[in-house]
Amino acid sequence: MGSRSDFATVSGALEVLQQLGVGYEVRVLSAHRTPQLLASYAARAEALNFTAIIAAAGGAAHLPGMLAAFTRVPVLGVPVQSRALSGQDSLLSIVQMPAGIPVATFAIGEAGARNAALFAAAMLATTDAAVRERLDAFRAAQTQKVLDDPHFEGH
Ligand code: RP5
Repeated sequence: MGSRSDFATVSGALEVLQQLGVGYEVRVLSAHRTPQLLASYAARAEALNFTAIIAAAGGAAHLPGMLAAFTRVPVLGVPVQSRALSGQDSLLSIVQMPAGIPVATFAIGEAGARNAALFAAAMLATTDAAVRERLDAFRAAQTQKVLDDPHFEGH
């Protein structure tokens, strides 16, 4: 994440990763405030052969694009809901990457963070049967919750 202040958004992603038994590490890195650290972290992610980097940032959100520029590891960008523009600034600055260096961009805020984690798990699930099973179980539980709702039309 670009700042410790992004943690409330990022914590939803961590919950999902824990639930699915997906290993992760968490860092605060800023494209603006710690540019060298960002570059060395991208190199580390590449050397450790990470499956994905979930990069959450707000405002002029350069973090995902800069990470993607420094590594081939797929970057999943999460726009943090900013105070000034409610995250529209974050969304547009992450999603509008010029052709050549892609960033997969998710919804603004907690839904985006949770979905980025689910997306990373789905990437892992292509080669990891245990993650695949847990992801299937997560989806089945989510479906069952809707079906068990007494207000569900099927009842
Ligand atoms: C971005 O600036 C961060 O991702 C954060 O969303 C935003 C504000 O950061 P703070 O001023 O709260 O540290 O780099």
